[in-house]
Amino acid sequence: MSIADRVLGSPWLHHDEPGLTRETLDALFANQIPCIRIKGFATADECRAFVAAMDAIGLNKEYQVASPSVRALPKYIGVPQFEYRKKSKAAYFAEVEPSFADQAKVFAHCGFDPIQRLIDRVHAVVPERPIGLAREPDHGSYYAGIIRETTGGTNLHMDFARFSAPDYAIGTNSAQIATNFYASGTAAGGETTVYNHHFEPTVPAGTYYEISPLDPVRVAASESHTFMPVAGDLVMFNSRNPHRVHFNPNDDGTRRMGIGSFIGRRPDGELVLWS
Ligand SMILES: O=C(O)CCC(=O)C(=O)O
Ligand SMILES: [Fe+2]
Repeated sequence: MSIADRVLGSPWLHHDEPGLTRETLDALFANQIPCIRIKGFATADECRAFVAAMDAIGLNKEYQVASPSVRALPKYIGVPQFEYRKKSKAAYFAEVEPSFADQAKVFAHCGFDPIQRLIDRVHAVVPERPIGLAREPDHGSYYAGIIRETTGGTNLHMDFARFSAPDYAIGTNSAQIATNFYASGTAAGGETTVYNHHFEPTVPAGTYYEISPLDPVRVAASESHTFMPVAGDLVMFNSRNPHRVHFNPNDDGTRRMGIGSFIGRRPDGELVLWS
């Protein structure tokens, strides 16, 4: 950590996990609350069907972010923009269409589309704000909705495109939240910890800043909130805050399965999805 990094923000107003309303969404983008929980986003039958569809279609890729806190690399279907941060824009956008084709197989198999449901739920509380897939001039739509198993945990990282994708359209978003629908959880572990620690890296604006992994020393004194990935729920948090998923310490065969997407807020208030 550089001493000169400027930490922004103030303590969260509370540690409740409110539902999704216009007020809680604004508070989350403004980092005034740690998370929003949409309870019962999907039924128990839909959760079972989603996990069965993940197994039937097969998670064909693996994140390349190893660290001591990661027991097994997360496996997924889809294309995370972050995994292309050191490659060309053309390489990323070439993967968007085939990845949506893989995703469509899972949604067809389980009979519902959690990303469309998420868009509908957000639209219902802020109907005046346009919402849709993020778009890049000359390249088209981004991909949204990584279908993944995260039983092995993640390292401490943050997700904020202004730092990790400064030369992309999403790099001009003013705020970013992560959304995760959990179709199954683990018997132990599996919780997510979010640290209230927005900061401005001391790099010139427009320079790439490594968002993963972050040194845990950075958040050692920060306020934190830990939430459980309850099957059927969708949880949102401000992903500019450093966060990590704890791995299941037991080999009990239970798995943490679901789908995640970011929602960015454009300077004009429009909401854009990508992963
Ligand atoms: O699965 C989770 O709870 C969080 C995963 C994550 O790092 C993210 O969605 O940005
Ligand atoms: Fe993340």
